[in-house]
Amino acid sequence: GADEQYLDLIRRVLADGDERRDRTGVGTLSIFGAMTRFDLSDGIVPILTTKRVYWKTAVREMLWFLTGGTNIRELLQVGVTIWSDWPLAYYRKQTGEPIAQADFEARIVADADFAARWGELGPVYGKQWRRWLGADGREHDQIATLVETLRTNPASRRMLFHAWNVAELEGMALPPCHMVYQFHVTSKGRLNCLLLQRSADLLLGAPFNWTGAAALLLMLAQQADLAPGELVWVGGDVHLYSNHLEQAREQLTRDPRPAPTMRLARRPDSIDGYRIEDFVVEGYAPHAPIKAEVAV
Ligand code: DHF
Ligand code: TMP
Repeated sequence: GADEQYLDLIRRVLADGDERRDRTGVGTLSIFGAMTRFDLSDGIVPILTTKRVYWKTAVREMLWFLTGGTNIRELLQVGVTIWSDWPLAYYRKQTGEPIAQADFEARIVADADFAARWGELGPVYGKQWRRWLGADGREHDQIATLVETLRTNPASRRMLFHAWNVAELEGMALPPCHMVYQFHVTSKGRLNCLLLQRSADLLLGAPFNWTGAAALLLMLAQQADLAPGELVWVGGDVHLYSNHLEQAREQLTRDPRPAPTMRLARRPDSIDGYRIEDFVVEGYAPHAPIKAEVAV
């Protein structure tokens, strides 16, 4: 199951991780190159049980990517605060104002002009997925193209979308971590997905990324009249931040519980029609949450 593979990864990083300074200054233990595989064909999804994962937050983030949005306002309007730290750090640096996170978030929600000025993450995932700007000025909707190809040419080896737009990296608050999603349809009509994540915060980021990718796979399979298959996750720099080690060791002491399932309650007309209410998770009885600070 997902927990076993996750705990194995934690053990590997703790045992073999290279101790290194990183961009954030926090420091990490890091390994390079890892793979996990999750079989989604029976409805089971990789939502960890050895700590509570806020799966609705992860799914809301995925739905936000699909809207093409790049402003944290749309996330805050549905109560998702996981992307606030980066615009907040920028605001504090630019203005010198030591505003509290909650006040900053409230202002983003209340004031559209303020949000346009300070809530923008730049041309991150949503922009690249839905409106990748070509040199000729044409916009490319990689998601629409993918759905179309899944329906009409499922044997294709070119079904993928990519967020690493080299020319636009500079404008991004954070360059893409979950970088490329590649798809594959088996002869029996199962949809497989391979996610290449160049950089993975094993404690905070990876559990969200697995959950989001599983939700995406379910939506795409439904839209293309396919059955869910396998989610293959490949991590490049897989790390534990030095202030997450205690939490990681705590999680290792916990026994995995039965894996939850996720299904879609409704079939929207298009990939753009999904709402959070459409995702039904059953059998999720996780261990307690594990708190940790995110490195900005
Ligand atoms: N930077 C770093 N250093 N690590 C990340 O995982 C990360 N993830 C980003 C952006 N930048 C990042 C976007 N995704 C959390 C989870 C995912 C995420 C950002 C933050 C997080 O803090 N999760 C906590 C709280 C969840 C909640 O508040 O709902 C958790 O306990 O899972
Ligand atoms: P980096 O750009 O220097 O690699 O820093 C990005 C950090 O954020 C790194 O710790 C990986 C983490 N991260 C995830 O693990 N998942 C995500 O979805 C995002 C956006 C970031």
